[in-house]
Amino acid sequence: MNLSVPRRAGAVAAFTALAVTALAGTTASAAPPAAPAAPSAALAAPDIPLANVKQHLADLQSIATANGGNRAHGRTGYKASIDFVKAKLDAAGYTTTVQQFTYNGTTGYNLIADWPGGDPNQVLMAGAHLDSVSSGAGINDNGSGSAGILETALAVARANLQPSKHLRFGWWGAEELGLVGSKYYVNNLPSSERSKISGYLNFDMIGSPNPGYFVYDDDPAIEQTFKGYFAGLGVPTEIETEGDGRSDHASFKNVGIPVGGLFTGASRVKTSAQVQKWGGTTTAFDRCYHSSCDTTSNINDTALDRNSDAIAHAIWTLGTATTPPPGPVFENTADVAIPDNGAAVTSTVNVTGVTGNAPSTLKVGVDIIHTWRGDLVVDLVAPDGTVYNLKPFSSSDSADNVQTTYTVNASSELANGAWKLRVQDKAAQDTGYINGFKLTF
Ligand code: DTR
Ligand code: CA
Ligand code: ZN
Ligand code: ZN
Repeated sequence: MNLSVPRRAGAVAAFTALAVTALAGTTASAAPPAAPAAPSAALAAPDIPLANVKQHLADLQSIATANGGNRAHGRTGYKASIDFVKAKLDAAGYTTTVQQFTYNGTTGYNLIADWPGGDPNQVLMAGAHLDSVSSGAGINDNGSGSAGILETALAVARANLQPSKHLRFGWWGAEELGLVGSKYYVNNLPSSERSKISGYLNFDMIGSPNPGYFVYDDDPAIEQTFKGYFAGLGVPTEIETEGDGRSDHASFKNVGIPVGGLFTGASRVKTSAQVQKWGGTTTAFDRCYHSSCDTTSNINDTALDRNSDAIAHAIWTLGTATTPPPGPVFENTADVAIPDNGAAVTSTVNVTGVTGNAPSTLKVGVDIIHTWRGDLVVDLVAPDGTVYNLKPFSSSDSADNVQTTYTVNASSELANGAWKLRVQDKAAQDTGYINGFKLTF
């Protein structure tokens, strides 16, 4: 019998674990946990004035026009763009740093701006690449993201925001040549500094003329912050599926930093279903992607406004919310064999002593050892039988093991009761077992 150790913040509870049967799963329960501290309310972000964001775009357009028509790495227009953004941040009270690097034999620049204050061990960072391709001014790609975070940074200064986290903003060079500037930044950041970054938010193309509203599906809390904002506007969003590796968030994700971001689309064509959802036409989200026509006329104002406001919402929400101490934890670490291409099995925790409903951000820790994890369907089953799919079957996901924490909106469920992790292997060959199941309220 494997006695699972239910843990709660700051105390060890008495417990008993009842093994039911190896195949059907196991059950653990815990003594009543201490009530978690109520999370502090986050401050509401101000509206980001669209006119200000558009003025930044007009200024970047002027810079491109005065420098051979572009703001590309190694060209005068890029350095002029860096100087323009830096001057505004210096005037607003930021501590700015220009980081130089060399690529293709020419000097590149990253601009880092730190807002004084906040917990230096909890850094919330927002970034956007400032370079364009050489064929044009790069106003949507990526003047839009650069201007959106610039105006948000200026709004932080106007509000003299004193967030619990330390805020940092980054404008990257040479993204168009392969995420060069952001990779240089991350690679030259000591691991002790990397571990202080609690999240990196990326904004690359947020004003596309035929916009979609895409949210990166990386860190669940960041994703939920953005999805919640757009839901509040009544604007449907979709998961950004082609984003992996396609912009500067990849540099941070690759070293284990939680990431998220927003995107309004590039050369892909908007489907008729998406036209139903967002309006526009069944043409490219941005027909001027990487073209000379990516000018100030290549912007959808509504998309730019909504996304700029979403940036501010995320900075205010993620930056000022003091992270509440973790709630009670219930865990079952008994191994449960998963029959190959067979019946579902479960691992169960009996939750007791938690008043009311489960939270909208119930953390579900899943630890499954299994080759070719695509065979598996993984569900969370609430005490009343409601099923929350955590991971669907995938014929192509050949990676091993499912070891991650899902965030589930379980606010419609009573907290107390028997919660089950249900796993079914739905394809022959490749086997494994449930190694652990944990709920954090
Ligand atoms: N690679 C980016 C544009 C881009 C294309 N797909 C995505 C997805 C998510 C973010 C950005 C992009 C560029 O050309 O800068
Ligand atoms: Ca706005
Ligand atoms: Zn871009
Ligand atoms: Zn680009």
